[in-house]
This record gives sequence, C-alpha cells and structure tokens, in this order.
Amino acid sequence: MERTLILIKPDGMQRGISFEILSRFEKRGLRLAGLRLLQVSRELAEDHYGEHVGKPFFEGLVAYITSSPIIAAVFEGTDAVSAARSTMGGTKPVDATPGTIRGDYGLEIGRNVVHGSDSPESAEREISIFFGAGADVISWSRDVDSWVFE
Ligand code: DAT
Ligand code: MG
Repeated sequence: MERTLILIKPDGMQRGISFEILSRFEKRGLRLAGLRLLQVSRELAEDHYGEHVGKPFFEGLVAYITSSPIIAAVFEGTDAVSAARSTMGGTKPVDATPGTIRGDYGLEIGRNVVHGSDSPESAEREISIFFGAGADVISWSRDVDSWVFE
C-alpha cells in the first residue's frame, strides 16, 4: 500500500497541536506505520529539502525546520500521498482552503505547520531519510481496514 512521509514542523510542535494534526490523517483513514520525535540537523535538512538548495528562501527554511524538535510520521493507505496533500492544503496557508490543516492552522508560508511528500517517489526517498537508520516502519492491519479500504 502507498506510503507518505508527514512532518509536524517546529511551529506545530511549539504550538502544542502536533497530535491534533496527526489525528486528522488518522481520521481520514490513513494507517500510521512509523513515528519518531527528532531534532533535525542542518545536514538532514539539506538532504530532505535538496530540491530547494539555492532558492532565496532556502536558508530560512533550514533555520525553521531545525529550530525545534519535530515529529516524523509515515502513513499508508490508498493514494496516501495525494490524500495527505489534500488534507494538508496548499503551501501558502493564507490561501489554503479552510478545512485543510494549513487553512485552519496557518497564515504564513514559512510557518505552514506540516510537510507531506509530493509524489510516491519523493515519499520513498524521504522515508529512507527519516526512517532509514534502524527506525521502524511497520506494515500492519487494523480490524477496521475493510471498512476503510475497498
Ligand atoms: P510544500 O511544503 O507544499 O510541498 P514546497 O515543497 O514547494 O511546498 O516547499 C517546501 C517548503 O518551502 C514550503 O512548505 C514552504 C517553503 N517555501 C516554498 N516556497 C516558498 C517561497 N516562495 N517563499 C518562502 N518559503 C517557501
Ligand atoms: Mg514539498
């Protein structure tokens, strides 16, 4: 089943809404497959955000993601990547649809609360960055799965 990487960014942690946000993905039907609390190093930030190296906002992005511990989570389910992206809402919270995480909890692009992989290929790469070094990702089944997945 498809997997995606979700991060609760430092503002989500500092504001005490981390599990509220995780519960939105869980309630959507996605199944939690991995969970870590970690402090992101500059090296890890550069790896994760490699596609943005050299852009004007890159240094601010690194400063932000390394400014506090974060939660990294893996969720799996039908079309997990696009399901999580639609639950998150658009990159710029002020324009994000109300009802989405960013539309409900954010205002500024540099404080947009949550990360989600943008394709299955990115998800695979990002999951190996955050869960590759001995951290568990578990495939399991829930009794409710037949009521969520056709
Ligand atoms: P997303 O997080 O929606 O996948 P992205 O991958 O394009 O968006 O960018 C990663 C993060 O970088 C994004 O969450 C916020 C920041 N960012 C992107 N574009 C930006 C911009 N034009 N100015 C400031 N920050 C930006
Ligand atoms: Mg992205």
